[in-house]
Amino acid sequence: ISWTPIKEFKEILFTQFGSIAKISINRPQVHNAFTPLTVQEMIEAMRTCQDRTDIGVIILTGEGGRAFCSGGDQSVRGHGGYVGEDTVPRLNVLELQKIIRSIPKPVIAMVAGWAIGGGHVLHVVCDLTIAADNARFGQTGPNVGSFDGGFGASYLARVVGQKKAREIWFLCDQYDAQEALDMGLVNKVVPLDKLEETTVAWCHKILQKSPLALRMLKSSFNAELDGQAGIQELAGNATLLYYLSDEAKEGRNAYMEKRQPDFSKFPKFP
Ligand code: 1HA
Repeated sequence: ISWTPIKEFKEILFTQFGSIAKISINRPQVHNAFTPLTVQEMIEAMRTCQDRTDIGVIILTGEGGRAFCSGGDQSVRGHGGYVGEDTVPRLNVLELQKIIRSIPKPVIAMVAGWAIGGGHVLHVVCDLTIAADNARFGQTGPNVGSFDGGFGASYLARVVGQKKAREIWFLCDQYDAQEALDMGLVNKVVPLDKLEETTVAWCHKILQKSPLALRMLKSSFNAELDGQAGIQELAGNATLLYYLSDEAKEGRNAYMEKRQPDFSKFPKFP
């Protein structure tokens, strides 16, 4: 598989293969721990994936084969948060989580090695997770003085159930790929040397499906859990579909032509 660069960044690699985009954290020396810059770059790459009509599915991963992501880089954690080059404590990883959930294209976490702490939450919020047999999962917050009570708690509980989610956070144990599969935390486990090939095969299956159907499904899955914000997302997609119809266009045309709209020809569906 030959990945073509989309844009050069400092702490991530951003590439594509056909309609598949790959966003890969490139800090293997610290198990792909993220800094404010890493997160800012991932957000920019996600936004590009959202805007590009040729991209249909996004892989989120980490370089090196030994880690997906080990969470926030503890060496830049200062007073009040993770400090960026601008000296402002602002990590923005919660914003990244929201984008992964709301971007109207499937996001697949491709996990080799560690998915730990805030790195674990990143895979949890992805639509699907494919794990290599060397993958290890867990939260560390209560060990290192942190916690993610947002999606990291509530969505994790939706995925693995309340008892298991509380165990994961209260004990900070690590779970291997098979245990993760057994608790429904990942979709599939494959040998490390088959990880990318399998993930790309899943992407190709997804790319054969109706993009609008996938978009509606993703926002529908979110809507049940995300309250008014989830309904807003689903409703935004309903508006998109409505705008594509002649009925909605009649309203706009009538306004632009300074006449009364004639909706009489449109069926009142049962
Ligand atoms: O909780 C949040 C948030 C909550 C709310 C809102 C936003 C949040 C954002 C982030 C987070 C968090 O991510 S908190 C959790 C932060 N992460 C961790 O606690 C994991 C720390 N790392 C480890 O426990 C271990 O490295 C490991 C279990 C993943 C792997 O252990 P291993 O194989 O023994 O490797 P190790 O030698 O520890 O790591 C290799 C190198 O990577 C080490 O550096 P070296 O001694 O070679 O110089 C290690 O220090 C570095 N490293 C690993 N993870 C991190 C790290 N350096 C900085 N930050 C890390 N997270």
